[in-house]
Amino acid sequence: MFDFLTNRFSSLFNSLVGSSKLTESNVGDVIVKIQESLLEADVQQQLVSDFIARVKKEALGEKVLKSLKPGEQFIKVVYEQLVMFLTGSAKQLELPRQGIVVVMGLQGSGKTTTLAKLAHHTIATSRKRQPKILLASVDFYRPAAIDQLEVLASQVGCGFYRSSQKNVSDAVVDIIQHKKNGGYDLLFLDTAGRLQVDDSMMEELKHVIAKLTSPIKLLVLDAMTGQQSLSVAKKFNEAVGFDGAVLSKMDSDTRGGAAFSFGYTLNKPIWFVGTGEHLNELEQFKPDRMATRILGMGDLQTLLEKAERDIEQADQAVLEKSLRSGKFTLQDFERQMSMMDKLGSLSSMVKYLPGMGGLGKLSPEMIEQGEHEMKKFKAIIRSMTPGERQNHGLINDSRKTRIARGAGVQVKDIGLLLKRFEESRQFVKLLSNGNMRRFFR
Ligand SMILES: Nc1nc2c(ncn2[C@@H]2O[C@H](COP(=O)(O)OP(=O)(O)OP(=O)(O)O)[C@@H](O)[C@H]2O)c(=O)[nH]1
Ligand SMILES: [Mg+2]
Repeated sequence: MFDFLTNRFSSLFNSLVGSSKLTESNVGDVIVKIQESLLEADVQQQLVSDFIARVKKEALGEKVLKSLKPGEQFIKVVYEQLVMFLTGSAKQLELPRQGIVVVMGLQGSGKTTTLAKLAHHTIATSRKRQPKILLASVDFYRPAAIDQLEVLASQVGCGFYRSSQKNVSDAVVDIIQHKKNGGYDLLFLDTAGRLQVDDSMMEELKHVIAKLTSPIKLLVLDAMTGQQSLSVAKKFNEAVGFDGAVLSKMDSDTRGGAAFSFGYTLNKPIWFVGTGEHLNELEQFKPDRMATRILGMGDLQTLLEKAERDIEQADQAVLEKSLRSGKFTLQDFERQMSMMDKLGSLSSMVKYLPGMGGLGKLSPEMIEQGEHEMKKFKAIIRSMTPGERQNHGLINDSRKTRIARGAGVQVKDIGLLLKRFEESRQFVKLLSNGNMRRFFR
């Protein structure tokens, strides 16, 4: 999977080893090659441009960390952008232990195989009690389709039911009744595919879904169809919606472009990938692991940890300096919030604050609001110019409007940020007037 990208990428970075500086020209060369690799991997031109723009912005903007060589630093940037790209803004799905999973997709995409693999995976990963699983199908177009499912169910070792109803809607009702009567926890429901997306398939799916109580809708896409699978996904999304996708046949000589683009384009998670015909050939899709694999770097983890430590130390040092000197800027304020982020959520920190220990003085709503505010504040500060971050006096009303638009917030949020910042500054001033020691003692 992604072998094509992997081979290309790892040889690319080798060319950076030994560079003592990260310059426009040596990064530029590698960037051009990354661009070529992605295009060859069947990623759309527009996405390639977006990806490259992000990498450039980060790589050329960021200072080289002490602990990393410039080449390593560049790999770190590409890695982080890859993870963001592979994830999109999608939240990963949890495998349910009860309820209904309905599997949809084009003919031959791998629905039936995937459904059996999912049942197998659920059983194999159940630590305590195994859920009682039922496999059933409403695919009445291919006579052998339901026989295939029956064989698979016996291989998995789970329940199977063949409805005698011949109408799809009636069959669904009958299957749900059987699930109830048999005391099954989980139903994996197979549906019929068509050669291409058409209205009759979508209508049928709508009928099926209407009869199900909060099902997880899973779309199976054949990775071999490349970019085409993205347009199929878009059509399914418009017509019936779906919660996550499985990319099947990733073991084939597919070039991986669809998987690369999926999260960014659809904003939904790839849940699993199929890597063969057998029941156990299913892997959970993990964007960070996938990015590591694409980059072909075994020791990427160590490298990232090194960078992380470096960033933390540098941040701490800068913050301490500004605390001591009493010069506290919006930039420091942002740094302070990001460090809090790293320490964990506000809710987990509250118990360490003096006077707050376990007393629950902050309600969950207040904590949530605080976290929400911090997120907004960080987005606002990021939309400012470097000059404004150093000197908030530069922010006039027209800049406030522009910044608000850039950060996707309202102008009054900027007022609130400046108020909170002013409060923090007063506090910092107090500390720097020789009170710091007293305070910490
Ligand atoms: N190599 C490989 N083959 C797969 C994978 N998933 C499914 N297949 C094969 O693809 C073919 C079609 O799979 P099915 O599960 O029958 O596909 P389907 O979507 O249910 O097809 P219809 O019911 O006809 O619409 C079968 O030969 C499977 O063995 C995979 O991840 N890797
Ligand atoms: Mg099938």
